[in-house]
Amino acid sequence: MSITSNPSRTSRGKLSSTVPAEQLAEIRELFEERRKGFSLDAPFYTDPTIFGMDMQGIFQKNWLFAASVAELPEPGDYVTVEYGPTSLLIMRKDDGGVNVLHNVCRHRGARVLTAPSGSTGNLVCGYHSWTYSPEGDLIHASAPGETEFDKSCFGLKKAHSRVYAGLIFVCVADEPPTDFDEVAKIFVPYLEPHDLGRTKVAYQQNIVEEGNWKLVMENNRECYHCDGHPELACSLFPTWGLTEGIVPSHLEEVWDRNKQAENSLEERCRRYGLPYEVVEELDTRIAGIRISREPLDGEGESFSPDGHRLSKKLLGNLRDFRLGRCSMHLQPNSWFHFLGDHVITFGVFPINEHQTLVRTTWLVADDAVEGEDYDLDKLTHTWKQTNIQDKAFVELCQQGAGSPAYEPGPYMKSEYQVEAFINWYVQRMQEHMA
Ligand code: 3BY
Ligand code: FES
Repeated sequence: MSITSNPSRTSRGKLSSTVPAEQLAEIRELFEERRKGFSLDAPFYTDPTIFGMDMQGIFQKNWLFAASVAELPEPGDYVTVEYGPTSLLIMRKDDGGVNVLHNVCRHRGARVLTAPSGSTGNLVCGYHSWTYSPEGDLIHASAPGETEFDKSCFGLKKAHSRVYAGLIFVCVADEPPTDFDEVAKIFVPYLEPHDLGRTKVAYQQNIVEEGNWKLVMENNRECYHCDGHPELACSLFPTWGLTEGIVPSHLEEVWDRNKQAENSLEERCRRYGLPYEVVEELDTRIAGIRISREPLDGEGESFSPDGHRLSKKLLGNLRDFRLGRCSMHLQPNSWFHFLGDHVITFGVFPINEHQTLVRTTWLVADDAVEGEDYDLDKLTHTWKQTNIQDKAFVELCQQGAGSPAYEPGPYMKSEYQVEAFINWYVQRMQEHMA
């Protein structure tokens, strides 16, 4: 028997993920009967079948944030990214480009690389040493007495990638959504001046939250709970939930101070040619987006208790530390804060229906020296604390969703971005099931 690959077999993986008709009908009904403006029914957060469908309908169809170029500075550098059943290798190529390969050996399916990140020439599977080039071509698969076979049929499978403003996005769909390039046109002018190509990783934190990935995203999309983030609250003006004209008298001072800071940030952005306007298309786009520049309290430079810079080196060709935070939310799995002195990226990678990996990466100018230009503990303090607090909030909600007393509760006005995320999710899933 000759050894060739049979493309029709590649779809057999669907067998295990086919949902029985009766259960699918029940899940469809759950989507259709969803009460708008309310949190989702419990099974959306607890049911393994819905989790599997989320992976197919959201994570295997859309563009996802995976890493930044600073995580793989040299040719041969790679990071592995895992979500649901998918494991991807994101490799820096010799020509400086990025290659994304499925981390599944074409011999008997072993994970090829097992470290979360590293540097390699060829990729050697640890099981029987099948060896792939950095491009994913199978170049060595010999065994004593084995007849030669056409290795070109057994390269590692490729996924799509795009690099915009130094952020690497991946999509494993055969045909990725096309509107992502349009969305990139929105955010690139905001992010490019921070020049991620000239940054380095100061620190990366991986935390597993005992909660469904949607609870992690929902929690990020509102500041209604921000009193629970005392360290972050030092940097943000505590105006969350307030509406112009109905500000309680004890908050008038902070409201006015925020307005002044907004005006002077806008003026500085105009002077430096940096975009400032809020763009919010969270549920109208296939790759929903919100991007804005907002002032920070105190000196307005960084996420420190007094707002003073946390790294002495400005990013890119920026000329001012007082640029507040340029914050971006992208559906379905990321958010970012771009400051004058550092950048923080957040990637959300679902593990199963009740566990989610949140990967936070702090980037500073590539010539910034730890201990001289920045103190790592100070640089990471605010968001390490915020992440711990967010993890606790998410876990409390997961516990609640598993309780017989749980029923969907109403979103407040200040939670409109949570609602937009849920609307985006529901639309995508209904399209997937149609
Ligand atoms: O990262 C964010 O933008 C938000 C702000 C408040 C909650 N979450 C941490
Ligand atoms: Fe990879 Fe055998 S499974 S070489």
